[in-house]
Amino acid sequence: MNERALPPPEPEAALLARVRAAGQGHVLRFLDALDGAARDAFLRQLAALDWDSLPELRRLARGISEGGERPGLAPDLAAAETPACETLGGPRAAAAAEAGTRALAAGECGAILVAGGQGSRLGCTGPKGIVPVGPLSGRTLFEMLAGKLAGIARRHGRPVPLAIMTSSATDDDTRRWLADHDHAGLDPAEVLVFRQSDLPSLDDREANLLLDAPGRIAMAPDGHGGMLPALERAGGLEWFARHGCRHVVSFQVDNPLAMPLHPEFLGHHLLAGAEFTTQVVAKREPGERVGVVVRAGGRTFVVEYSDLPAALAAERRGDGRLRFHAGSIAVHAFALEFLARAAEAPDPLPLHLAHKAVPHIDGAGTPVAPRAPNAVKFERFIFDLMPLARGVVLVEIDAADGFAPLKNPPGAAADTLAHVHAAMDAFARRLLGRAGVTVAEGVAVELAPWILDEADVAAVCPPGTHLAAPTVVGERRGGPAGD
Ligand code: UD2
Repeated sequence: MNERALPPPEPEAALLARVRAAGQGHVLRFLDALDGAARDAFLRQLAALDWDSLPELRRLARGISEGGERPGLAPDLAAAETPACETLGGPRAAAAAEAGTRALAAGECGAILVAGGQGSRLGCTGPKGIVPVGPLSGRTLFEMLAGKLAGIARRHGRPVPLAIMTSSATDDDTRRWLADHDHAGLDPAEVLVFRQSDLPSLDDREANLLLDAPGRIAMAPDGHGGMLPALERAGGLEWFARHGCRHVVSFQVDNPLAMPLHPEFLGHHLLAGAEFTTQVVAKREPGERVGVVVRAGGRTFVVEYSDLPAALAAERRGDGRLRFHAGSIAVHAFALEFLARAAEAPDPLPLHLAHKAVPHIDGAGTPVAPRAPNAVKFERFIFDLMPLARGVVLVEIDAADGFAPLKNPPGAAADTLAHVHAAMDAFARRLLGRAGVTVAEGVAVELAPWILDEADVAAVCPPGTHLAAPTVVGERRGGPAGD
C-alpha cells in the first residue's frame, strides 16, 4: 500500500465513501473539527493511499496477531548452508582490483546511500546522516561517506554519481542540510535525492489504520526495499545510465567505515559477471544484529537477524565458526540492468512484518505512547532481490576495515558512538602504521574521509612522520581536490 506518486483527483464524497467501504471510517472521526489547511492535508493523504492493497495488508497483520505464519520469512533453513565467499585480499585480489579500477576509471560505477530510516533505536529526531561522528573533526555521517566517494573520484579521475534515498521522516531535513553544507563537498550535478514511500501501520487487534494526529494516518517508511520503486519513479535508473553507470552499489548511512566502491570488491562483481554482489563480515556471536547470507533450495538469499531462529543462529561447525557466519552489512553491488529488470517485475519484494510500539491517538483524540508493541509495521528489504539475480557473489571483508555502524544510544553494549569512535581510531592507526607513521601515546588521530589506504596516507605524511598532537590526517580545506 504505497503512496501513489500522482493520485488522480477524486471528489471528496467519493474518497470518503471509499474510506468507509474499506471499513476505516474511524479515521474520519475528527475530520469536521479540522481547519481548512489540516483538512486539505488529510484529504490529500487519504487520496494518496493505495486502498486497493489495504485488504492484503490487513490479512497479513491479522496473521501476526493470531500467531500465524509471517510472510517474508525464509523457507525451511534446516538444509541451508553458508555459500562460498571471495575474500578481500584473497588469491584473486590483484585481478579483481585491476577490473574494479578499470570500471571506476571508466566512470561506470555509481552509489546509492539509503538514508530514509527513522533512527529510532538511536533516538534520532532528524536524519542519522547529520549526526557528527568524526572524533576530532566532528564530521557528520553524510560528510564521512561523501568524503570517501570524493576520494574514490579523485583517485580514478571520474566522479561517482550518488543517489541519496530519503523518506517522509528525513527528506526535508536532508535536502536542507545538503543545501546548507555545499552537498557535503560533492558536485550537486552528481547528487540525486529521491524519496521512498510510506506504508501505514495497522493496529494489532483489528488490523485497522491508526491516527497519529486528528488529521493524519500513522505511516512509516516502507523499508530500504522501497528504493527500487522510488528510484524508478524519480527517474534514477536513467539518471545513473546517463552518467555512464553500469553498476551501482547501495550502502547504509550509519556506517562511516563503509567502503562501497572498493575496487577489489567491485572487481569480484565484474569478473564473475554477477548481477548482485554483497559484502559480508564474519559473524562471530549468535546475537550480532546482522542478517546472514545463506544458500538453500538452489537459491542464495539473506535471512534477517530477527527472522533467524535462535537455535540455528547459535549452531557452530566443527571449526568453531557459526554455521551461518556470512553476516550481511548491507553493501550491495547491482548491475544497473538487473535493477531495471527487477523494477519491471510484478511485486519483486515480499513484505516483512514487524510488531512495534506505534504512538497514536485514541478514540477521544488523546495521545497514546505504548511501551509494548501495539501495531504491525510493513517493510520491504532490498536484499530480497538476491534470489532474482543471475549470479550472486559474496565478498568477505574484515569488519575492522569496513563496518562500524552507529545504531544505539550511549551506554548500549554495541554500536554506540563510542564504539564507532574506537573503530575509526583503530582503523586510522592501522593505516598510519602501515604507512610508517607513528603516533605519540594517548594522542587522538582521525583520517580525513578521502584517505582510503596507506598510499593516501603516504601522500600527505611521509614515512617516519611522528604525530605528537591530535591530527586529522589528510585534512585540507575544500576536500580532496585541495590535497
Ligand atoms: C540492517 C540490516 C541487517 C544488517 C545491519 C548492518 C535490514 C533489514 N537489516 O539492520 O541485516 O545488514 O543493517 O548494519 O536491512 N532505511 C531506509 N529506509 C527504511 C528503513 C531503513 O533508508 O525504510 C535505511 C536506514 O536509514 C539505514 C539502513 O536502512 O541506513 C538500515 O536500517 P536499520 O538501521 O533499521 O537496519 P538494522 O540495523 O536493523
